[in-house]
Amino acid sequence: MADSAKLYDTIVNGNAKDAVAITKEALAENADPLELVTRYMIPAMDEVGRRFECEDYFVPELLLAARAMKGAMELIRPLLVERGAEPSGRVVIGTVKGDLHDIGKNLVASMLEGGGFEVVDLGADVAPEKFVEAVEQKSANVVCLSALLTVTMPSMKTTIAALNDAGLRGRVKVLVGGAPVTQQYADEIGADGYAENAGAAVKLARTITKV
Ligand code: B1M
Repeated sequence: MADSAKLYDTIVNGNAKDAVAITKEALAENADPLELVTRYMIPAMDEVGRRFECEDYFVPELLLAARAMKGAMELIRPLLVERGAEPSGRVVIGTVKGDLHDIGKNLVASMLEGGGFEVVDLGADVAPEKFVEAVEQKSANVVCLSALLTVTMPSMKTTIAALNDAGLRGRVKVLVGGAPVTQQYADEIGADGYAENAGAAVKLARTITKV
């Protein structure tokens, strides 16, 4: 039987091979994919962040942990997406300019797809003009901006300004999220909403597209 709790250790230790093997085994035994993410994988990345902060870990360890997380997520993502129903809107999502963190953004994208949204994922380090171009070309009604660094949070404001300048602000709702982002910051920069996690992002996107 798969020991799902070990998934936490494999990610903290940056052991991608075992992270993938345990995830495979757990899924084969019908483990809930979302529970694997919320109970073991996200807390593991939080622990990695904590160790980085107190200088037990350095960038190489972060990279190894991220690789283990990604390996496991590749197996989980299609299962989250499968939960989807009727398309409820079109979302353009990306991590803002200067920011390479994409694990949380990928999770939000998968959950949105699972929540019935059509998702255009622009990746990480996305310039404001790329968001503008995608919103125009794909006629999106929601944009989700992710930032994990305090120094890249201002790129959210710049992206909102670019959507404004392009005359798109009236037809697209902007939602923001990421560990350092808060509701207060969202209000300050004129976003339409803030979501603390992937589940909240889906709920918010649903509410906001119904208005
Ligand atoms: Co970096 N990093 N990192 N990192 N990294 C953090 C963010 C940090 C908090 C670590 C720490 O010091 N404790 C710190 C930021 C400090 C700050 O600015 N306040 C930090 C730093 C400093 C750095 C570098 C500067 C390190 C260096 O080079 N000296 C550098 C910057 C590179 C850059 O981006 N330009 C860097 C690099 C990296 C790696 C590349 C090595 C790697 C990322 C790999 C990748 O993503 N492909 C990495 C990692 C892995 C982390 C930590 C450990 C984990 C991030 C993560 O994946 N979490 C992180 C510490 C931490 O967060 N505990 C850290 C799991 C993920 C599921 O959670 O992304 O928060 P999260 O997403 C959540 C919510 O925030 C929310 O939903 C998600 C799911 O619930 N959410 C949204 C996210 N986006 C949303 C969008 C929405 C809604 C909700 O739209 C509506």
